[in-house]
Amino acid sequence: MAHRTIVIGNNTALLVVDVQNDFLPQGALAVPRGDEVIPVINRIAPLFEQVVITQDWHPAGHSSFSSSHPEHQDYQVIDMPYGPQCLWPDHCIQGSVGAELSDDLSLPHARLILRKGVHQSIDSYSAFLEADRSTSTGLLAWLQAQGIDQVVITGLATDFCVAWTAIDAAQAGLVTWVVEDACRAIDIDGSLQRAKVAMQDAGVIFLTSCQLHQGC
Ligand code: VGL
Ligand code: ZN
Repeated sequence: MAHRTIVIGNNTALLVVDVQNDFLPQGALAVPRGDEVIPVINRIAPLFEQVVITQDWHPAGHSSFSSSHPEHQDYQVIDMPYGPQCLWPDHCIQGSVGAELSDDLSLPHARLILRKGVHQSIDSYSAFLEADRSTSTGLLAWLQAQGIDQVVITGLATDFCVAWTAIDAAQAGLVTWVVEDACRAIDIDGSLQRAKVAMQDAGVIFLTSCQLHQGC
């Protein structure tokens, strides 16, 4: 794949998506090798003046949990009023240890921690728009108020929250990059391949962390 060059200025924010205990090894919804993103994110974060962290933040009994649908199982897809919804093990419950950001993240200069998935009956993979595709999290307005028109996305999971966040960012007109080695996927039933194609179709640009540092 041809690689494009990025210029990181004040117009650029690093987005760190859902690097929370429940998505790390031993977590309730562990992303395979999810912990490997942490040193990469810590290494590139000082290159950015603007850092935004997102946190999946569900009320207990959330409608995306299979435990809320006793007739269904983890990873089954069911129809919700807003469309298909994959069912997950209970994860990232507000105030729980599993919902906490990893202690190993080192992002002292991050200004905004955005919590999403907070509505009982609407999931939100995207940090911009909830799964009903109309409820806004307010992130776009916040970025625009800071003069940010370019985002660099990292975190978990590539095929869910990273992908939906990246696609919405690109569709909102932000120049959108995904740092491949700063993300890991859940990858169920071809979800990673589908997400990559959807990101590409939306105009998301992929790069590696070494392209962010000069001269690799
Ligand atoms: C996520 C599944 C359910 C994610 C969040 O952060 O990718 N995936 N909730
Ligand atoms: Zn979730």
